[in-house]
Order: sequence, then structure tokens, then C-alpha cells
Amino acid sequence: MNNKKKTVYIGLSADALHHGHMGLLEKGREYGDLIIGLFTDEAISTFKRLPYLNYEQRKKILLNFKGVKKVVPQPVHDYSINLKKFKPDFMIHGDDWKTGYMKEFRDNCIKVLKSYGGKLIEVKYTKGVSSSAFIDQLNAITITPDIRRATLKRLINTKKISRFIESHNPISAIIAENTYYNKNGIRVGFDGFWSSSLTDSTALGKPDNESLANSQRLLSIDQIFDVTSKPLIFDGDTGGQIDHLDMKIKSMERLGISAVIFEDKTGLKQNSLFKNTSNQQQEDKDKFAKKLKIAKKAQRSDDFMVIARIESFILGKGLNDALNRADSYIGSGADGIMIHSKSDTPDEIFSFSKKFKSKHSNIPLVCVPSTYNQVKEKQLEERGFNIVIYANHMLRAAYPAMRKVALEILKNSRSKEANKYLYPINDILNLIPGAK
Ligand code: SPV
Ligand code: MG
Repeated sequence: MNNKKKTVYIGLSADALHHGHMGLLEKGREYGDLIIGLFTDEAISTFKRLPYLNYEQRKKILLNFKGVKKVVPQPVHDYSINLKKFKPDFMIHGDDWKTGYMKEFRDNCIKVLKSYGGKLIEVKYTKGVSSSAFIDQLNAITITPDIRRATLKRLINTKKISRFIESHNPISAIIAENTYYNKNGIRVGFDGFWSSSLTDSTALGKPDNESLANSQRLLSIDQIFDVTSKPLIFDGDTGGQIDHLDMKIKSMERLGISAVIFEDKTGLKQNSLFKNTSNQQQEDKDKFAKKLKIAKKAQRSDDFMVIARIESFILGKGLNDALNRADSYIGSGADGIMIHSKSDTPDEIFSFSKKFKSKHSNIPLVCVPSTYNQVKEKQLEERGFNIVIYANHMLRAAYPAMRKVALEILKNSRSKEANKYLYPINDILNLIPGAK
């Protein structure tokens, strides 16, 4: 029987192809010409890490596979939308989607296939290979400063909201990079690191007032980059002396840092979350705008970003001041705006995003919900925030635990009682990739 005219739909990410995928393609070829529904970068980013290869690169690979007649974009995880559109005679899928969050998509596909007489063929899921683990390894092996630096712009262009977490040393960054949570089958993780002036200073027992040398902070990032592959946003404080900016930006780019955030304060900088801000001063708007212009001029690569941080809410200057400053900073070339707040509700940053996004819909917006920590990422996403930074949480998590253990040892004159607060030795040994 010649059934080569029939069409077969297979949905793939095709970022790391393995023998499991080959089994699907082989099976599909038995039934007809293959239409590959290739997940877009955006679709992939909703259920796993940003793909290593972009859509066009993955498409090119697939078009060279035997039996593949067409590669079409699969823009969402639910395949049924494309089934309606292309009406293939068959759809092939692994049998691993009968439970979990994919079950709903399976039901939708069956309904659509039935509506026009298509048929679902399920093949046994290949156990023991994981594309996600493949991609993690690939990233770890092949990361270069250029690739890492460019990842932030890719994330902003692909994901609705990207999630960054503070890392102040290599071990906290290893934990940030490799911690994933399985939310009904979707692998949720952090997209990158925040290098915080607060936690970098605190880790060294110093106040957060720009007394740490920039070179010292970059040295620590170099160590973080030695053992990780995700992008990093650098807290550049006030930016310091204008004459040093050119050198600083060059060093950041060379390391592979993706963005720097400069805050519009002047004088002896203090942390923005201090209750009393009477001795903190906001920089003159035009002077800060000039600083941004110089910083932008200094960058060598296209993908490095200079983000302006507005402290108007922190210093009680209000919404209009913040919006005026945003206009001016963007006019001076800033690639994004971070709006800071130490309020215990997100109301003021929401009031900002509403006005800001109606005027600058394409300019990335960043927030740091340390004090208004009840806010959910979805709420931020809906209001146009592109990046959320958990700015100090790794450090704040680690040190109370140390104190608790120290107290237990003192109290009991031995360490047995502290054991319940500790990572088992074996877990610590296995925490470091390649330690075995
Ligand atoms: C930091 O993490 O150092 C920051 C954010 O700048 S904040 O501490 O809220 O000022
Ligand atoms: Mg800071």
C-alpha cells in the first residue's frame, strides 16, 4: 500500500536530539511525510530552559532529516492548535503524556484529531535520556563570555518575565543554577544571577557603601563564571567616577557580564532599604543621564546592557519624578529601567509600570521585590515587568542557618544536635559537579 502521501505530525524542541527522537522520526516515516511542529524559543521557555540553539538553527537541522517535508512553528505547548491548522493524517507522540500537565494537551489533541478523522499513534517513551540534562551539560562545556553575555537579551526577547537571584560566591551560584522545581511537569528554575553590592559587601564583612573595589567584585564573578553557565546582571551602584566608567564597562563585558545597573544616587552611597534615608541623596537627573550616555558609549559589544535604576520612590520623590527621570534616562541611551521601592506593597511600582509601559512598551523593566515580597511573578508579568530580581536571598538564607548551628554546638557542647540543620557530608560532596 502506498501511503507516502499521508502526513504525520511530530512536535519537537530538537535542541538536543537523541535516540529517543530518532525512534519517533523512524516511526513517523512508516506512516507518511513528516511535518515537524518545532517549538519556538518562546514556547520552550515556558516549560524548560532557553534552548541552546535558536529556532532557525534547529529548523535547519531538522530539514536535513530523512522524511521531513516541512518544519512549522509550534508556538505553544498545546499541539492541538497546530493539528487544527495542518490537519495531519497522523500524530505521533511518546506515551509519557498520559499523566501530569501534558494530559490536558493530549485530550485536546485527541478531540481535534477525531473531528477530522486523524489518528494518534503513541510510542513507548525512551527512559534514561533527558534533553534537559543534555542541554545543561552542553551549556556547562561550551559557555564563552560572548555566549553568556548575549543570553540576557535572548531571555528578554523570548520570555515574558525572567527570574534572577543573588549569588555572592561560586557555591551559591551553583545552587542557583542547578535548583529546579517540578511544577506539574514544568521545570521551573532561575534564568540567571544578580551580583548584589549588598551581599558582596556583607559576605566580606563590609558595609554596602561602595567601599569594595570594583576589581574585587569582578574577581569574585570570574570565580562564579568558572563553575556556571547562566547570565549575570551586575549591581554597579552609582557607577563611581565618570572617568573610570570606560574601563569598568570594558572589564564587565570581557568577563561575560550581560548588564550593569547604575543607580541615580550621589555622595556616600548607602543601601536603599535603610529605613532612614535622610543622608542619602539622589543624583541630579541631567548629571546621571550624562553618566549613562558615557557608559553606553564605552561598551564594545552589541549585547551588553546598561540599565538605569531610579531611586525616586526610595527617597520619597514620588511617581512624577520617577517617570520624568525614566524619560530622560532612556533618551540618554539606557537599555532598561529598574524601578526600586522599599514599600511593603507593590502599589507604587505598579503605578510606575502602568504609566511607563504605556509610553515605553519595548523598554525592559526590572524590579526587586525585597520588601513587597508578597507579589507573585504573574502579577509582575501582567504589568509589563521583564525581569524580577531576588536580590539578597541566598545570603540571607545561609547565615541564619550558620548561627543556629553555632548556637546548638555551644548549647550542647557537641555537634550531634546540630546535625539536623546540616547537609549530609555526601550531599555536600555531590553538590559540586564533577566531584565524583
Ligand atoms: C543590592 O542587592 O545590593 C541592591 C538592591 O542594590 S537593594 O539592596 O534593595 O538596594
Ligand atoms: Mg546594591
